[in-house]
Amino acid sequence: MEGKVESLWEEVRELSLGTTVDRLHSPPTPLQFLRDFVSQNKPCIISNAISHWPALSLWPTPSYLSAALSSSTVSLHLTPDGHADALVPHPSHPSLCFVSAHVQPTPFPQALDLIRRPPNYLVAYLQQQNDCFRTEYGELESDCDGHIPWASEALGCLPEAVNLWIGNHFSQTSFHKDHYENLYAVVSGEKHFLLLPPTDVHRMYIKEYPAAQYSYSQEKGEFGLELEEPERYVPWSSVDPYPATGNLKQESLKFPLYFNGPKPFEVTVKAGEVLYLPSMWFHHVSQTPGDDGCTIAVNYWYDMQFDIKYAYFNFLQSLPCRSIDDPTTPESACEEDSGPHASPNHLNSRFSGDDSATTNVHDNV
Ligand SMILES: O=C(O)CCC(=O)C(=O)O
Repeated sequence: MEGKVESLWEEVRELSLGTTVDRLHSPPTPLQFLRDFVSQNKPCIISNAISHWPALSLWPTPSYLSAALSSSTVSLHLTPDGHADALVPHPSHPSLCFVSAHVQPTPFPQALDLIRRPPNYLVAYLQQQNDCFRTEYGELESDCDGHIPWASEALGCLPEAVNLWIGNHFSQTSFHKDHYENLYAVVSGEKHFLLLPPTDVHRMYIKEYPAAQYSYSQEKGEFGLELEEPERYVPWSSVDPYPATGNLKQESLKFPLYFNGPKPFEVTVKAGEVLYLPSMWFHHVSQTPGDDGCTIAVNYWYDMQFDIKYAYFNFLQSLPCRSIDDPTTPESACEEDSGPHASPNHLNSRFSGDDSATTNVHDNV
């Protein structure tokens, strides 16, 4: 299997993906978008697609946002270090655990302040993913489009969820994939994506980790970390692409398929640009704030087609693979995400599309 899976990584790059992400200088027609990108499951960056949005000039002024949302309470995600939906050591558990942020309902102006002027004891990120733009930020609705017209026409539907993301340079989103076609529009600052196609699933070393939750006590100014009760396991990528200085050698020994394989596609999406992030692509996201002290983005999740590509992907993921470079790699590092603890929902979607979806369920690797 090993030599063959490596040929697959090379072949998709030679036949389709190339080595860099395509850039379009104007929005594609629906036909072009469908033919050249969606049906090929191939990302692209599009400039000049949202130039008409008032948000581009209005949102980078914090006083505008604070005034527009002066009476809104929003779901603010708090962590000690900017890593939510990520793997962290647990004091009383032998393995790493998959931790979700403490979600604090917060008046928007206060939330924005915490993001723009981060204190040294917490990192705040507005990143609720349950269609939050339409549910929590209704006052901003007329500042941008409710959908991306050429994408809606190509995909034959309107977005299932529209989310707003406001963060600072401490917040990172760890490697995962989503079962959505994603149109990700940056309004202020820059977002940095590392991308790997679904063919490279074995390079992600997906394993199951016990789910845990941060809790933040305002009185003590401290975070606690609790394993979920009842116990729940989340399949998640073990790879941190940016390990702390000094740990790179150790990490590349643990995850040789990631660190020694083809370089991930690296893209920076600037204010005014839109990334098409195809369904099932693995992505790691970090950010650089604009002059306003934060990075602001809106993304549109459209339903994907559960078609033959999805079936191929599931089959590929089910094949066990042991790293040839490191024969000591545990077999489980390459197992599919359908073990005894996997979610019964085969779609593993983080947005359920109904009103009961009040939390981020990022268990979709
Ligand atoms: O912007 C981020 O931090 C993460 C975005 C993401 O994972 C997504 O849009 O699917």
